[in-house]
Amino acid sequence: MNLRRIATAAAVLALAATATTAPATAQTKLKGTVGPGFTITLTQNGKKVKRLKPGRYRITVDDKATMHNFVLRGPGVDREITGLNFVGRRSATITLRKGTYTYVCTPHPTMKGSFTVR
Ligand SMILES: [Cu+2]
Repeated sequence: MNLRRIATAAAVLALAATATTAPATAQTKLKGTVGPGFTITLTQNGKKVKRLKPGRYRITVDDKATMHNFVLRGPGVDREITGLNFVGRRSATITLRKGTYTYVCTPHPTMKGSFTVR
């Protein structure tokens, strides 16, 4: 009896251990664009990002002009994802916390957008 109970308990513990080691590293994907005109965007599944939950995000930016950059700023983040003189695609993994974030092209500060994390 006791041995059987111990064996059952051990099996339950083994299952629990398996469950808790499942990967929890999934990152939500966001897409940014800047240029070729004076536009900057940040979208998720084709929709403009307005509000997100805290967590880790993979942001991929298509930079279409040398005169623009894509900079993300907010709580814990001040990151130039693509720079001036660069044309092409760059990705960054970023942790977003509660607050307001702004994405901007720093030489043309009217090119900007923002979203809230909460
Ligand atoms: Cu610009």
